[in-house]
Amino acid sequence: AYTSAISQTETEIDENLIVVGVSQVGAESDWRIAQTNSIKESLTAENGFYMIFDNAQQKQENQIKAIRNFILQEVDYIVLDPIVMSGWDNVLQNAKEAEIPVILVDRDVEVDDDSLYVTSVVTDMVAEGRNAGYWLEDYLEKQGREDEDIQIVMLLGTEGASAQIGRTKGFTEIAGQHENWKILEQLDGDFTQAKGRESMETLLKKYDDIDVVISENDNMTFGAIDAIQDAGRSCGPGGDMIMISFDAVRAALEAMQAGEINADFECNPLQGPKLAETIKRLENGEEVEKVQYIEETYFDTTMDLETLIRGRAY
Ligand code: GZL
Ligand code: ZN
Repeated sequence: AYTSAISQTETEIDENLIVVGVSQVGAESDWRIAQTNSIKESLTAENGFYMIFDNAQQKQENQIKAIRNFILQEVDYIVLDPIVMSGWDNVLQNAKEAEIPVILVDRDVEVDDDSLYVTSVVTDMVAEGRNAGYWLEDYLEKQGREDEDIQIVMLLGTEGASAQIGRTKGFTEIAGQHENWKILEQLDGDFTQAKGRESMETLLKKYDDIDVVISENDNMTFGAIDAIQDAGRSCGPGGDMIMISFDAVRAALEAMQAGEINADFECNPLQGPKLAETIKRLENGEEVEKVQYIEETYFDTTMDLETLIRGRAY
């Protein structure tokens, strides 16, 4: 029986369900909502699971509290989407001592002892950043602007998140190969629309010649587009600034169709099925790879967006 820490009600559950405590970052973006839905649709009773879900509202201390609660409740598995990479050693050590396997999903941790988690179902964030750099190289070439001075600003995701660190690392690596590309400034937008708008307003006030905006998720991009248009400027194909975004949620593909975004790099949020399959494999005593990559792709205005949007699951 499970005593819910919140309602203190005893929940009698079928003993042969696999009990999984899920510590989720928050509900900060469309991408996050899609990932949460995918996890909830996969870890269901009919699939053999009893899921306890915690939304940490983008606070690491809430995730640590949730993990301690899962340990007290003696769950069978802990699934963690870690908001930032550092600060997990102690609580994951507690889980290890309690012999509860920890599975990372989406984002990554930096721990001294990587036996503190069994496997990670993640995307290659550095590759996403590099791909954005390669796309920009290609686009500028097509525009005959490969030798022009290109001034770039970046809206960064949550400081210290593997998604922020990876995308920034990947893009700046490519940017560093072009002495005519200049990154004017990188501001934190915390993956949210409000912060993204605020940071873009600051950048627009500071710089009158911004050629490229690299925004590390679509919700910050939506905020940035508002700020750009409020300042009487434009972004996207034919606009003053090239807008490159990440996540490629439906609303962003619609903005792309409206001519406000040039390219969008996605890491697939539909990670629930892979998570459920991984837990079942572990339950059957199978060896599971330490890192399991979820596929990623990108979209730009050369594609048939009408069809892509219609077929979009999120
Ligand atoms: C990326 C994921 C990021 C998304 C944002 O895998 O961690 O977190 O890009 C979300 O939308 O906030
Ligand atoms: Zn310029």
